[in-house]
Amino acid sequence: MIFAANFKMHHTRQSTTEYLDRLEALLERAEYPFKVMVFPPATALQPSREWITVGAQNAYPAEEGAYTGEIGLSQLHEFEIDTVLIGHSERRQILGEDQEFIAKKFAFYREHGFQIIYCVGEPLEVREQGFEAVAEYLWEQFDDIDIDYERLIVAYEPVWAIGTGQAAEPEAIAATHAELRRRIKRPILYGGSVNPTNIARIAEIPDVDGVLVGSASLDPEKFHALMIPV
Ligand code: G2H
Repeated sequence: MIFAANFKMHHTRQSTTEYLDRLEALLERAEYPFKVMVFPPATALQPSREWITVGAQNAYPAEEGAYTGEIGLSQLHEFEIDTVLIGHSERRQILGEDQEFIAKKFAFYREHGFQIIYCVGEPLEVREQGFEAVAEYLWEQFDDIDIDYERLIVAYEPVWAIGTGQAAEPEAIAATHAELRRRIKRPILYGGSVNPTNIARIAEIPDVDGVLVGSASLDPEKFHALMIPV
């Protein structure tokens, strides 16, 4: 199982360091056979720890240049970061990133050998149109994405389940992951309101290889507690 924590725009540099110290101590003691990843804000990026991969929530597809407000390959290299999250629905919807730009990011970081967590997910109006519409929508989000890339991890995050406290039903997750599994050979994570109450049921779904967790990951004890029932 992969447990990935997406801090979004939470935590500072100092609190991220304290978080990693604490989580590292918890993992060290327990020696869980999990892959653990943490995505702090850009200002808190720092090298990975022995059991915790630190990754970037976003990066521009260039080494450096005139891209106000962005960070790129040089900035990630400074902290020995080689893991990046691409295609999160908040960036697609709030920041207006379209598939062409997202595919450009993917291609750039793929070319540089990064581990990529690539997010897809459908909004509620698509889910309401039925499963076929969902499948079509999700596969469109793989346009120009190399799904055979060996360092790819896919995260399925239904938009209507993100930050709502209401995760998708296990049956819906199972059906969607099975659909993705037809063509995706790499790990597939589920994301969207994963919490201590639903983790056990989500983790036992076939084709769920891990979880991408937002709000329930912000406290190291709480994030670590998600790993216990699995
Ligand atoms: C979905 C998830 C983390 P949350 O975006 O990527 O956030 O667990 O708060 O729904």
